[in-house]
Amino acid sequence: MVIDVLTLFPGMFQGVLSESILKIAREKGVLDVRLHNIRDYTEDKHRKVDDRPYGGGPGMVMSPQPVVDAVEAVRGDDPDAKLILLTPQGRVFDQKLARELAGEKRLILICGRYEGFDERILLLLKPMELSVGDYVLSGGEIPAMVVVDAVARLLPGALGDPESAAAESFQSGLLDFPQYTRPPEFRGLAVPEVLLSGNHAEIDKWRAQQALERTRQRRADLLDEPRNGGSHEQHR
Ligand code: 4GX
Repeated sequence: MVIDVLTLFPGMFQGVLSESILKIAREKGVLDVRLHNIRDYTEDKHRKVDDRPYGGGPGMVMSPQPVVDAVEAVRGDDPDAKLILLTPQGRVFDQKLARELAGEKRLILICGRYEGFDERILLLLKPMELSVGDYVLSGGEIPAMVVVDAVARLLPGALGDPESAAAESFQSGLLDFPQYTRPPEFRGLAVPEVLLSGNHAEIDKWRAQQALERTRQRRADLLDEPRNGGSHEQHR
């Protein structure tokens, strides 16, 4: 998958792209992230990319020319590129949307700064608007990294073990069950007996119960969702 990122701060992405799973996915050629500086597309003689809001008020607004020209230059005539703008006004990102986006050939992520974009950017480009949650960040870069990370790990070949993505929390629609590793006792706390039993049917049953009970207690909202077709029936 190709992901183009349009930003005023391409340097913010270097760290996350050069470590761990994103690094490996890029090395394998499963993921190709291309960073573009919106400032490189401004026609302003002082390289400005923002201006004061019409009607007054605090802060600055991103000017339409640099953003629209950047998108058009990057997209070229590729009809398959899915345009996404990171904004608190957007559809809230979740695992279902991550799976949808993982099915695309190419994403173009547009990161805003300041108080937001000139509305004509939205009217002309008609991007999908996506929010990573109901809180205010100082720019769209960290949300874009969230999208890149969640999508990349779903691409075939990105993870060492293809089962790890499928087995995980939210893929099932439930929170994770508790995990333990060695030693069998640490600071007086023992690993639950069933996990040491070697009885895999009992282990699966225990894990399913734990996941369901945790979800009931901490995120009951996830249980009312019809989600991905799966049910939360316990296997007997
Ligand atoms: N999930 N922000 C974007 C500037 C902005 C405002 C409006 C375009 C339109 C956020 C979030 C988020 C803060 C990123 C404002 N750009 N983005 N930025 N939460 O808080 O996605």
